[in-house]
Amino acid sequence: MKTITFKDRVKLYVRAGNGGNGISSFRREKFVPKGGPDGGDGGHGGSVYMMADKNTDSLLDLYYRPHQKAQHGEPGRGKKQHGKTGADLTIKVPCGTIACDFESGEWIGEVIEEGDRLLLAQGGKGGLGNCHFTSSTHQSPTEFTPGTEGEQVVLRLELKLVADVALVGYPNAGKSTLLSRLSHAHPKVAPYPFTTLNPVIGTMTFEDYKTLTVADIPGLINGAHEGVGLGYDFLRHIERTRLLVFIVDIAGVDGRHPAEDFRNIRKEIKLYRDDLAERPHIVVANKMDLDNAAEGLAEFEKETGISPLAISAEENSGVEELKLALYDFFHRREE
Ligand SMILES: Nc1nc2c(ncn2[C@@H]2O[C@H](COP(=O)(O)OP(=O)(O)OP(=O)(O)O)[C@@H](O)[C@H]2O)c(=O)[nH]1
Ligand SMILES: [Mg+2]
Repeated sequence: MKTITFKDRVKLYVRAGNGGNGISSFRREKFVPKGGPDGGDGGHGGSVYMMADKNTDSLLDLYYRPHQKAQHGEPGRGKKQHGKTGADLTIKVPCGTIACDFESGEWIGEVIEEGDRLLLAQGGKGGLGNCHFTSSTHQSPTEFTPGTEGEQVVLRLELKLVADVALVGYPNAGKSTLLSRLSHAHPKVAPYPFTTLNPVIGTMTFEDYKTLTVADIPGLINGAHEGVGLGYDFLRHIERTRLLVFIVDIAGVDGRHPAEDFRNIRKEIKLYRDDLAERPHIVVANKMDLDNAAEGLAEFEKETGISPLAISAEENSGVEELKLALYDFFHRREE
């Protein structure tokens, strides 16, 4: 059986708490045979929220627990006492989670930064006790109102990663190897395509303690924008990155042509979303340690007019230059 370790899209049934009913009651004391009305109000029902939490990296928990409820409010009590308010429920989700109505697809909202909170279902209102219904002509009211129902909604939550940099390229180009050089993340590396099945985020920390987050996205192939390979599902994870790093296997290990790889990947991205192709990018030529890499690089430069940053992720050469380029892009410009 395949173990699921990551989920970036889930169906969620959310139910807020009902408001408690108001009640009808009269004051009874030893020497006051007919006291006035003292029925208290019902407590409000709890609401359901989602909140961005940077320690949550997938929607997996919700996939296994798709029914989420907040507490009901309690009914009012005698002596004009309010019923207890139902506790709210706050669901932790990864930063970058979007909520939509499941049926209509209508956009409800999103939480991007740590601590952002979004109301998903409003709790019901507590009803009124009979003590509210007295008037000069109506001294012993027995009326009270029931609490209202909490909202119930069926939602689709979807995650779009929030990272500064995305590593983009064909399967096997060396994206995961590179991520493990740039950060402390340990994505799986293997000599076959589609090793990485889920996006992985690594954090780079520089000497001055400034940081950058880098996302390793599963490899793209031709037709990715139409859902070929793992493509489409993951293309949305690059929408929120500020810089794309294209990784090209410059030695053409899998028998493809590096310049063509680069053109195809850019084409897929453009077909997925036009403006993504305009996003700032750095081109990296990987596997420079291999025999035919120098030749591949010369050809690439001639064909595309681009001089990529030449590295070997495997041998960790050229990686420092790439780190510097990333630092410059994000931090030096801000100084
Ligand atoms: N010779 C050489 N091999 C490399 C280099 N970088 C990665 N590789 C090898 O290429 C293969 C694929 O590397 P990965 O890092 O898994 O590639 P990926 O782009 O993450 O692949 P997917 O997850 O399948 O998309 C592995 O066998 C790596 O050891 C490099 O600079 N030089
Ligand atoms: Mg990989």
